[in-house]
Amino acid sequence: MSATALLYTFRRCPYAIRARMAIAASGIKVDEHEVALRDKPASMLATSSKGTVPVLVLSSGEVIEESLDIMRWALAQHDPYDWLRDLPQSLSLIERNDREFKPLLDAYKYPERHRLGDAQPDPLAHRESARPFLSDLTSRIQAHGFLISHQSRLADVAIMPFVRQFAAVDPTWWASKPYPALADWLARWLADSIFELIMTKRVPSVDAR
Ligand SMILES: N[C@@H](CCC(=O)N[C@@H](CS)C(=O)NCC(=O)O)C(=O)O
Repeated sequence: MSATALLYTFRRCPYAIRARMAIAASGIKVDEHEVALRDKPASMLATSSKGTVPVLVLSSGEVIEESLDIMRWALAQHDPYDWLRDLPQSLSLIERNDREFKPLLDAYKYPERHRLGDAQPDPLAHRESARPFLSDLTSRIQAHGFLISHQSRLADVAIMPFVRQFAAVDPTWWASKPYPALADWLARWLADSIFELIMTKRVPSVDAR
């Protein structure tokens, strides 16, 4: 086994994006294995049978299979932006994102998979059902610039990739700024050098081990 940890990742996956953001911020070097989700490498499934990315395999052989755990592992070693400060508040908002907002995002993005009975797909109804969560994020940013505090915290980094996906479903609507402070916050993240670094295009690699 190599001395460097190995991250199985998928470029556009919001969970993988949050993990790569934290790893990049911590300065820890990992080897990245870009995965094709339709053709997951046998080595990844052998290490983590649940079959989702990201998965981090440490040089000790320990496997970390949840994006949030990967973030906390990396930042526990080096946290130059103080993202772990106010952790309980961050975790509670991330929990809402993952449990409440993510299913609404999926329904909005793939309305044909989320029809009720014979009803026509209704993306706008799904978009509307995300309003309470997005309005809450917006009020928080209006109050202090970020979601938890006046500086970025774990919640900002962990939730940003999901808001990014939501915004990308209908860019024209998002550009009309239905949630102005949230749109500005997202734009700041998209211009962030760490985000640019971790979104560099990679070709899916062949099974490395
Ligand atoms: N709870 C997991 C969720 C990860 C997840 O669902 N990743 C998606 C990609 S965004 C995945 O790998 N899905 C499996 C598939 O599409 O086959 C985490 O936080 O790491």
